[in-house]
Amino acid sequence: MTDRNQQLFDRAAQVIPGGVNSPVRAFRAVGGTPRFVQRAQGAYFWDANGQKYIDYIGSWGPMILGHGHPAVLEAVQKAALDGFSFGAPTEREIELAEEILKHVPSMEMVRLVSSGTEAGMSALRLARGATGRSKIIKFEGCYHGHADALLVKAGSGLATFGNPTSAGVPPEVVQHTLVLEYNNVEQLEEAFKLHGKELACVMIEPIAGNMNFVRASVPFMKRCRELCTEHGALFVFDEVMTGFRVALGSAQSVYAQLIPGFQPDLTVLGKVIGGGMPLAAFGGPREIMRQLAPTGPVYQAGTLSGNPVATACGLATLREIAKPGFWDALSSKTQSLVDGLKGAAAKAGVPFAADCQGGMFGFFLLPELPQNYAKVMTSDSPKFNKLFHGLLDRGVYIAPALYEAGFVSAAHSEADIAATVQAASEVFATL
Ligand code: KE4
Repeated sequence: MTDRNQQLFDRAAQVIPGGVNSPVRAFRAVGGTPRFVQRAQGAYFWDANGQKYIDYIGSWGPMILGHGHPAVLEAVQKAALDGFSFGAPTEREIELAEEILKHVPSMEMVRLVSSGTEAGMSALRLARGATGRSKIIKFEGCYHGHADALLVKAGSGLATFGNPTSAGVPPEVVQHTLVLEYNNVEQLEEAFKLHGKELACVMIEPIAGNMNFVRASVPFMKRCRELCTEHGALFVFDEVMTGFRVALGSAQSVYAQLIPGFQPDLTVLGKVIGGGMPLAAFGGPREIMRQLAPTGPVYQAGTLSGNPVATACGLATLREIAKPGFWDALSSKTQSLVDGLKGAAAKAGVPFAADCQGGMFGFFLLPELPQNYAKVMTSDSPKFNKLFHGLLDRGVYIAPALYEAGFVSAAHSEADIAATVQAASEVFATL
């Protein structure tokens, strides 16, 4: 049978670099042919051959309700009839802003933008503008979008600043970016001792979904907060992935239960708040956010910022996930998936560690959960690739890279979870 996925991939590669508009989609890490999605509905999508998959990527997080939720679809269709884009303010941007602020009390104001990268880049500029400082700390294994200053890998040794992870990023652009080891308190202490008063911010993924699933330890998170406060640096939570995905109050509400009174200074959001349409945001206290143009000196702008169709999609999504019982149902479904996979791996004698929070999960073919990037990368990637393809052949679609998280939606049924665990147990037996 002609493989329409391969035909499309070959054709795409003629006109789009790598045949994809975002690198991870090309299956380079796992090999094989990317599945070209024809349509999606609920917890499933169908590829160009008409093959059905249980979808655990959900557009890398946004599709928390599943694909094509009726209330969201209706909101988008209605909004589209009223106009696609105006470049002028609308009431719905206020409604979406108010809905976001209602659930994230650390934010008093929010600016809507069109991608997580744009939100992270803008939050970084705001932190530097608000503090008048240039240096920043990020952590190895955390991804904050592809703004130049954030495409940095750990320099050799602590005191040196990061080196670009990408061609085209001049060294001088990343000379102020210090990359530390995630969950390493002593490195953090040392960095603040050396540079504390020059630091504009510390930027972190509170649960690092770009290392698959690594939680910031409570002592580490506490110390980040204390040192930022002590030295006048802003603590920036990149919740593009975890925001409204791990809890209604995002990851910061999870840490606030573990660390009394905990709050970041700025928060970056994306994915779920757009419900699958291009929409992201960043926000924080009024006195910081007011530094943004047009009320302050930090410039930031966007043609499609607060787009009327995207805000309709995001607002309808947030209203659904705020309904009573949503999070108990989603969390227990995600937990039963993780417990089922652990049981299947144990039965097959495969080293397997997994964790989850709300609708986000991750697993490692390792005996225990890794605490940092170096440990994550000790995973057996050939074995992961075999697992990936074994699941794919059985109609289960997980992230095509061992350092990416997985996502469960409200549309995933217990039967989907059971079918996934059954597929995994068959594949574990072959590893
Ligand atoms: P976008 O520019 O892709 O909307 O957001 C960038 C971003 C920022 N911060 C975090 C924590 C993120 O996870 C992301 C984007 N996540 C990736 C998945 N690891 C998106 C998928 C892709 O790059 O194709």
